[in-house]
Amino acid sequence: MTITITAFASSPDRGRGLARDMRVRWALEEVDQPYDVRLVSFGAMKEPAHLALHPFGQIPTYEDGDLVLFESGAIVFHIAERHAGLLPEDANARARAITWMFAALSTVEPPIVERSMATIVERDKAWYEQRMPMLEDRVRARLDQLSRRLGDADWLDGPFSAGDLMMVTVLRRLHGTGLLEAYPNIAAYVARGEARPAYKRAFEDQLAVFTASSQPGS
Ligand code: GTB
Repeated sequence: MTITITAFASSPDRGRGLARDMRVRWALEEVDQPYDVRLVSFGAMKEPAHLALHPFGQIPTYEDGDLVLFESGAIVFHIAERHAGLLPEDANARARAITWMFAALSTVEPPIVERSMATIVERDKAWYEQRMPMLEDRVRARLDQLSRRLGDADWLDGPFSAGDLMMVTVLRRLHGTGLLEAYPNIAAYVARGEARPAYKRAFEDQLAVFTASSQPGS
């Protein structure tokens, strides 16, 4: 039974690999698992067929036989548990890698998403210019802490793990904001993740979907 995931039929990120199917694709590529992608429109996400897979009407989802999962963190964790390569064998090292997955999703991602959402939905509001420095300070506070912990290591805790995969996908949303450049070790960390062959395959695949969707007549 081939794994099937869902992704945007036409991603608002314009092929930059920022939608959350990217982390699932990358994880599947790291562990060398083939998968199919079912593309869904914004409308179809809110229809009963998709809501049966994802109660919040979003992407990504993951189907493998009888198993249906949603939430990118849970999906990547499931993949990492089932296949070697994304979590260390040693129990304590494994627990630490899982901790970094949670840290990426619940401590680092929220201020990054809040800043990003403000640029999309509040740009024309009177308070936008006043609020942005506060939102960026919150992001910088996390980057300061992460930069100190990472130091000159390649990855967050020993070899590359699902914790790094999740953290790199979260940090990539800062490309183009100028915030990453102030932290050369974090910028290099993100670049190291993006240089992995599995990352590149995942990126090219999601870009191909966007390119096809933006052809005239598609
Ligand atoms: N917590 C869930 C998870 O991690 O899986 C969040 C899933 C989620 O936010 N899915 C988004 C979605 O389906 C797509 S990834 N949105 C449609 C909807 O809610 O109706 C979020 C995303 C969207 C666009 C960009 N972008 O344009 O740069 C980046 C990220």
